[in-house]
Amino acid sequence: MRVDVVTIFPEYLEPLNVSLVGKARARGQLDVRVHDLRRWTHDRHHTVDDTPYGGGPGMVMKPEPWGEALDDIIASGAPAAPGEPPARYEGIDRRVIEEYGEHLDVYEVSIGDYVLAGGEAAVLVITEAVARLLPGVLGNAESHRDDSFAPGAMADLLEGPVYTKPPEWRGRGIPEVLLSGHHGKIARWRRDEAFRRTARNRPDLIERCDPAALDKHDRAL
Ligand code: 6GU
Repeated sequence: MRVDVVTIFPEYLEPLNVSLVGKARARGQLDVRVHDLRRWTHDRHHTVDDTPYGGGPGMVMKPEPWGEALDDIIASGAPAAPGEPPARYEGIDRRVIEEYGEHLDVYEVSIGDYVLAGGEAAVLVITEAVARLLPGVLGNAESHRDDSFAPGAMADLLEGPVYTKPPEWRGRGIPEVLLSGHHGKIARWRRDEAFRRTARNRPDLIERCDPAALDKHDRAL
């Protein structure tokens, strides 16, 4: 998978060299290319923004550097589905999205209902969330199975609590069922815990889930 990031803060993307994403890059499973937008400016001050037409606060990113950057990156063989996480400032001149939307699949992406100072942190989030799904990036293919939001028996539920050694810590034990060796009971317990945690922390997920996905046990909880 290839990811091209255009930014005026290339150093903000340094965390993509670390941990799971960094290892996937080192193994060649993930090709991340971070580009400094100012490379495609031609004035002495490397200007990337200007005041908005119609007035108002903030700055808008100028179309010309973005156009030159995207032309070069697309010509270099980037996948033809660039996303546009809302940029720093008030955004990018709308004509850039229109122009590339005519020939490519352009998606405007939001990672949640809050405003970040710029798109860089969103790029970190999106890249990590996607990269960990690439085959072989997580050591154990089974690791995804019980993830929050994963399809299957736990569809639309958050993951429940987890425990490891030691069996007692500061006077706190672990749920007896996890030591029972009874896989059916353990699966049932995990699903019930996932359901409880979801109902407590994300009741909206329970509201919007398919009633057929709930079982008799859930309804009793
Ligand atoms: Cl993709 N960018 C910015 N700047 N803020 C956000 C966002 C993206 N998603 C949620 N808030």
